[in-house]
Amino acid sequence: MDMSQRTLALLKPDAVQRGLVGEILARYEAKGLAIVAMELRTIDAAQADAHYHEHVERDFYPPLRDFVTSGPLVSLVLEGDQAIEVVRGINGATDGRKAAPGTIRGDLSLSNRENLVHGSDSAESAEREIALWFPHL
Ligand code: IDP
Ligand code: MG
Repeated sequence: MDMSQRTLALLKPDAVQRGLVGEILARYEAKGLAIVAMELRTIDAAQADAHYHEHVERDFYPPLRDFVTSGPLVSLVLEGDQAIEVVRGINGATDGRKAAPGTIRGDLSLSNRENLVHGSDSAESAEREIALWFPHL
């Protein structure tokens, strides 16, 4: 059985603005994940709403939308054995203040919102998000 899996990752606008794109990509690459697609773009509110459709009614969503549309971000598809869970592990817990040292958020973020990265949380999310961000794949 082929265990290779694809997941959608975002290096959010704080990662680009802080100059951490290389540092973060290096961690994914060093782990052995392959970059299948990658793009730098500034998204509009409609793309933010589509990506975060499960969160659009939450109290934290309006400032999250402002943040993710505030400047360029990097979207990418990563591939490897159990890539969905592996990327979530490398990213760390949502709140950068509580994320474990050794993770991207634990080492580099002090914020619950500006936490540098996104990773799909399930096979269903990965399929939906890859189709949303990279419809040609
Ligand atoms: P995840 O990115 O670890 O999967 P989610 O719960 O799916 O976390 O939330 C999506 C994004 O919304 C987070 O990465 C973070 O940027 C933001 N967020 C989540 N919870 C809060 C909060 O309580 N306050 C502010 N922003 C939040
Ligand atoms: Mg999530």
